[in-house]
Amino acid sequence: METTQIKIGGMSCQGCVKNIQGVLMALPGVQSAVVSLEAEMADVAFDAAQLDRAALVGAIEDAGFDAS
Ligand code: 9UX
Repeated sequence: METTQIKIGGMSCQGCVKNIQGVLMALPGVQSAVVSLEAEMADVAFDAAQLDRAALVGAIEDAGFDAS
């Protein structure tokens, strides 16, 4: 299992946090996703055999947020 931090822009409330956590957790291979509104960060644990960090970033962007 790999862990990564992703900087997220554009979140304005805890609903956004829940939405992004839901988007990430729905991806096959994501074990855990913890998103902080205050820190504008996501901590994600994932199986590198099933997806890569770019897929996580892309999913967050597809949900309408900035991610890097
Ligand atoms: Mo909050 Mo975010 O009212 O996608 S849910 S702005």
